[in-house]
Amino acid sequence: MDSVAGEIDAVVVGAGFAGLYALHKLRAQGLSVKVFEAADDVGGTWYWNKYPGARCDVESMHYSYSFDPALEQEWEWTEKYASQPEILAYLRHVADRYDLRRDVVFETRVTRAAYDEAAGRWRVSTDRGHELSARYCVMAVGCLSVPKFPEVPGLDEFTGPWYHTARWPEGGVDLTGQRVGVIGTGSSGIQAIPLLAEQARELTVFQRTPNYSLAAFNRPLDPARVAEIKADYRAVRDADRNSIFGIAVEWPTQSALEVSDDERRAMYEERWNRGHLNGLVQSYTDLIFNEEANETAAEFIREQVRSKVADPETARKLEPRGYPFSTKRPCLDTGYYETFNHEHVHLVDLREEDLVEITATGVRTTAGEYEFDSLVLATGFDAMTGALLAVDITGRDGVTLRDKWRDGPQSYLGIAVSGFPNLFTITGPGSPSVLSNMVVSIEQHVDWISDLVAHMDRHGSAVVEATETAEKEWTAHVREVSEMTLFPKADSYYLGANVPGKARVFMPYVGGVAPYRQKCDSVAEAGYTGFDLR
Ligand code: NA7
Repeated sequence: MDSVAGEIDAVVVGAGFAGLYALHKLRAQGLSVKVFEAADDVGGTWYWNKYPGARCDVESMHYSYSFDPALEQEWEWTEKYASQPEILAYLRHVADRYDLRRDVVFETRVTRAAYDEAAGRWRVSTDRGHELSARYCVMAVGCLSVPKFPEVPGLDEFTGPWYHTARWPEGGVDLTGQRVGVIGTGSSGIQAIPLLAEQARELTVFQRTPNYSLAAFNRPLDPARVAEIKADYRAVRDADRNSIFGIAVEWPTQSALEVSDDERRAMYEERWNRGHLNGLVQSYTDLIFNEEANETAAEFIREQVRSKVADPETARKLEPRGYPFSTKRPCLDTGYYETFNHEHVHLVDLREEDLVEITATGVRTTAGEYEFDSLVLATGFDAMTGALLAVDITGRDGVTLRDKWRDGPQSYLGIAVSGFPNLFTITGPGSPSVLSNMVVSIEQHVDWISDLVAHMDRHGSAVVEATETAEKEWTAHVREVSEMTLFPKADSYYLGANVPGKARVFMPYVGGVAPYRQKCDSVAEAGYTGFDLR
């Protein structure tokens, strides 16, 4: 076992974007820090999601750390949207550049964290027998890191190999000449399917909910554009921080319903051609508030689907319907819809036949059995709370986080939980999190936490805890803001609706990255209102 000191200042759980920056920042502040990471390398999301086509759908020049001007000037992204290997290489570079690895314990899972009130410290245990005592516990476990499997029985019976997109084997998989079944058409499925189709002899896609997918228009980065951004990177970063989703787009000024059809179409075409996730949804002020307005954008996207898919029946099945645009996470794709024009690619619409079970040789639906050599599960994650609750966390008075969150997460600012002193959740439920550019949100949380720690040191406080009142008010505010939008109308992972039995609570803060940051700043400026410092 690695030698890890028994008493340290902070344990950080996870070595992805959040954990690496937390380590760097807190260590620079003079804290002794240990990071525990289940994988054998850094990277988090970008370590695990190695499936073909895995790519970030926030532009690379914006999906990167801003904390060191030298790093952002020197690192060269090659594409508009960075691929998984490139982002992983970046995070490895960051780990080496700031000498982070010496404080990361790999291949080790934190299993338990219990608050010892008398000592004012967290007792942290791992699956490799480490027992540590830390003043702070920083959960940097990621929002989409616990894979979710299809709820139907039989996966163990399947005699061929199967792969979850989030656990894709290192070195890849050769599916050449095989009959392959894919379950799931979220971002992972939509990115993987065009590439799986290049290998498979027959590819069958099981779609439960058709997604709104926009064309990515990915391309090599134009050096002139890169130079332009780098010349003014501070302004670019500031604009991202002061935006709604953490990626700056012009603020809309008009309702979709107050312009002519021609004007609206021209707007949607222009936004479509940018190949941005939030460009289209931010075309008008009311797309996420008003169903009629939203429907104009939804119908525009359906038209794009129809124009790409030759067979009208397949196009009909692929057209996203039944929930407003953007209320489930939309996707960016490269050739997804066109893939269904290949004769060897088939679509099974699970709204017309139900998935019954996985069998020894394939997948059975209410319409019959489909035989496969391999299965790909692109079935997503137990989002936002899954990885936090996978650790047995016990706060004051023996209360566990699992019990406290049984009816849904409660949190102050998505950072702190009442009853769990000195525990921080980076991009936790109640913060913009998965509704934002994650790197922008991660940096904001880590900076804010590190300022709080510095404040505590200056004022001789050993313990910080969110008050119950502040937590209640914030949790209610998160819900109320979501109810002002169309978001609760879709069965999304934002609502926990993709995991049977999970409390149906809208988890991310939909009020926007900029207002959220202002709120956090004003809390800090007022001496950390809503927190007990003792
Ligand atoms: P997602 O977006 O949660 O997508 C999972 C997909 O799997 C989605 O189409 C689900 O359908 C489908 N699914 C899940 N369970 C089943 C069962 N039992 N039967 C049929 N289909 C099922 O996860 P991704 O990995 O694609 O993307 C996650 C994030 O990564 C994404 O949002 C980006 O931030 C990047 P459903 O829609 O629930 O009907």
